[in-house]
Amino acid sequence: MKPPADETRAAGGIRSVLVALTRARSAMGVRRSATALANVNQVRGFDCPGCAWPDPGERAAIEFCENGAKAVAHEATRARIGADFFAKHSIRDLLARSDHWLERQGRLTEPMWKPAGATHYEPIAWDAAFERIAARLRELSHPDEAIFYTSGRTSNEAAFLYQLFVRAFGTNNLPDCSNLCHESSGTGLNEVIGTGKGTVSLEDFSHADLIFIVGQNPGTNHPRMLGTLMAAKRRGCRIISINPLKELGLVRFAHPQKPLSLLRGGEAISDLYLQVRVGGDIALLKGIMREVLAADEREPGGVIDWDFVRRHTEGFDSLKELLLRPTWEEIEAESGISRAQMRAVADLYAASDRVIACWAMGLTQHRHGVANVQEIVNLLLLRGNVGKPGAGPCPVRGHSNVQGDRTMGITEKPNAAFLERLAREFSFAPPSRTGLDVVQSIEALLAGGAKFFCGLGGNFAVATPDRDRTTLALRRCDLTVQISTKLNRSHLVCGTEALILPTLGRTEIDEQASGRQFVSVEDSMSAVHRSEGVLPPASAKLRSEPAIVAGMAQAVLGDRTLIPWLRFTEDYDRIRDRIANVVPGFEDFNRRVRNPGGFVLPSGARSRHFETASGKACFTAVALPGDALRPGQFRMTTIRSHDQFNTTVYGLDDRYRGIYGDRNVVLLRPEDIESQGLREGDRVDVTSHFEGETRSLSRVRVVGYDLPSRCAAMYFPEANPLVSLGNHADQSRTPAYKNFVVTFARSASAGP
Ligand SMILES: Nc1nc2c(c(=O)[nH]1)N[C@H]1C(S)=C(S)[C@@H](COP(=O)(O)OP(=O)(O)OC[C@H]3O[C@@H](n4cnc5c(=O)[nH]c(N)nc54)[C@H](O)[C@@H]3O)O[C@H]1N2
Ligand SMILES: Nc1nc2c(c(=O)[nH]1)N[C@H]1C(S)=C(S)[C@@H](COP(=O)(O)OP(=O)(O)OC[C@H]3O[C@@H](n4cnc5c(=O)[nH]c(N)nc54)[C@H](O)[C@@H]3O)O[C@H]1N2
Ligand SMILES: [Mo]
Repeated sequence: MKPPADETRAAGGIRSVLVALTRARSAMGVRRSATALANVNQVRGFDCPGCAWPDPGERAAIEFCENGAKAVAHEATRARIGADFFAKHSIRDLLARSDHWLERQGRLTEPMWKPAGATHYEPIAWDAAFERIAARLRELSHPDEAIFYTSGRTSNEAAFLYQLFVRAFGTNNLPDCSNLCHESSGTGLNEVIGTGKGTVSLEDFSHADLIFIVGQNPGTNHPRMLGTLMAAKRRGCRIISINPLKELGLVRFAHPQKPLSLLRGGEAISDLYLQVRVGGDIALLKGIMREVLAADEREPGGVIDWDFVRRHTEGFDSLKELLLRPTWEEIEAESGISRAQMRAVADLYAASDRVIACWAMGLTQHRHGVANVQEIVNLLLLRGNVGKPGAGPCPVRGHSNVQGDRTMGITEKPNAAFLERLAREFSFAPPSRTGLDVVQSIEALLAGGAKFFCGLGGNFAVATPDRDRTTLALRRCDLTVQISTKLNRSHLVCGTEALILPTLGRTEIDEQASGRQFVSVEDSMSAVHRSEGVLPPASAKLRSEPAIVAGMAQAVLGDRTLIPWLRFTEDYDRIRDRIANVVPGFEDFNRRVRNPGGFVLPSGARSRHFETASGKACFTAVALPGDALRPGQFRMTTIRSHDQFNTTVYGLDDRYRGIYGDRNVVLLRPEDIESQGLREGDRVDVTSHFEGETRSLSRVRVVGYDLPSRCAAMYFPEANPLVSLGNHADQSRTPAYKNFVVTFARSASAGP
């Protein structure tokens, strides 16, 4: 299909408004879309189920973006699937459908059960479903044989109950989507500044002189961030983008609500755009820092904030030593950026008093993901850009409550202080053994060390690396349980027995014994606020996530603990009172969450109180990762299109990149296509190489794209079968989805 002429000129714009409204109307109808969209991100409405970008203090009448509207429309769709649907379609039939087709069938409406040996799911009553779970969990020889995954849309209230249930049951096996996402940020930041979270607030963006955007595509994945960037830009702030792909949203932006900017075809966003090689960020950041050091030597004391470095940091000397080790040729070759460009960045950096660095998956999903994050912090620390207004590290989170879930204790590595408070509040002894993260969970399932899987949201079978091995892992379970809003492949790649437990979504009214309930979420900048659905539930048989978790807990644990599970479901204030007693920063939770806009959690690093072993922020010194590609090999990264939310594919077009009607594509630089003896439109077999193992996908279409040499990109999740389970970040074990080695061969058979 040929793209309309204006599609790839600027991100945002009138077309994004039209797309949003059209999608919303066709999925929800006129009345439901009007109610739903008028309530997104409003003080008394619901939190957008899209990304975790914060809401401004002053809300506009419209506080959503094109992709937020799509997320709302897909949850609030009028399409439904229940017992009839599952009677008509066998699991094998459904497995043959595309992910896109599965998602389009509509909202799940009643609990479904697949007995051992059955070919179809059949309906089951809620209590009988909970009894099934209790029976299987009781049969395990140890609680560590069970795995409890969480995706990041879960509310604080549901997450808190879930981790409480899992720990009262006796395990810390609480892997979550953070393991696949910002784990490298959490691990990296914790080590060097004593908190796993960013230190900036939305207000800081109004004071920054320079903002780095590294490995992030906000035009697609955090569209409301573009408004913030544009406002900063208009008052003179500079913006530097570091990304192998020239993402449209980082190049030009047209504000959908500002007619003038639309007429002009958008405004430029980035002052400098560095097309770094895939995996070349450490080399690039080292080059920039080396130029910063050189500038300070030319003008002694004029560039580095020595007062800050001496008082608040440690490790400067070893940083410097490693910075000076590689040659400039090595730095340029590995980063793909010239020394002159690095110097231009260093000059801008040295001339800016307040600097924010934002990043997302382009930095975290690498073998050296933790080191990537720590190099960013090194750069910030050199000029004291942590713990002052308008400055700081800003990992931009993905799922709308992924940060809150961690705050509530969803982690396989709880700290001792948290467990102590939990023990005191609920009078039980939580397990202290470290649990399994996502990669370790898959390994344990494969090895037979775990036999039960429960997913609170998400699509584990598709989002994880190594499709074949993950499929095998889930099929080895005695029972898989999925708590979901919509059908996905994880319901079909299931254990001997399987349950689908359908739940209310964000947009829906949650009525319990004491009346209408609201839940709470934490955004990417540590602001906690309420979220209350406005639409009638998709089915009378749905239960809320807190009610499902409490129902499971009651069936599994009964009177083994003193925890009043069912009373929590009657009134979520009772859950929040307990959160207030357990989680620091949530004192007086029930009152403060009712303040318009909620409240912000405290952070030591914001005021330069670094909770590290030494009380200081730490420079870290790592060597260049090195980039030994053999002839014919390429570095592959995986990206999200403009028409998907993670594994939920809304449509086949990627408007901002000008790619239409097909997601089974590999993006390559035209010169590289030619040097491989290929032509645009050819079909190739893509093979990944890791520690002697290979994995392949066949018949992928070649698309010419502006990329650095010997770099390639494919879409997530289509490319996931290529990522090996063992290829993950050192320390954080985040899969290396953004950096693995591949080769190409023209596909043998003829075809479309
Ligand atoms: N509409 C929509 N919104 C979303 C999501 C969605 O799927 N759809 N997902 C949500 C979630 S869970 C998350 S985590 C976020 C993800 O948000 P992002 O991190 O922005 O998403 P990605 O598309 O995975 O990749 C980010 C960018 O990294 C770049 N990149 C790839 N490799 C490298 C590298 O080696 N170095 C550098 N510097 N850059 C690199 C890619 O070109 C891409 O622009 O978005 C959230 N918001
Ligand atoms: N190759 C590659 N792989 C990646 C990535 C990448 O960049 N490249 N990114 C990784 C990242 S950053 C992430 S976060 C993971 C995402 O991994 P997940 O969080 O596991 O996956 P999602 O696709 O977000 O989950 C979608 C499903 O969640 C369910 N759902 C939606 N809303 C709700 C709700 O309100 N409640 C409940 N209970 N269920 C709900 C629906 O059934 C839907 O099918 O994928 C990772 N995988
Ligand atoms: Mo994510």
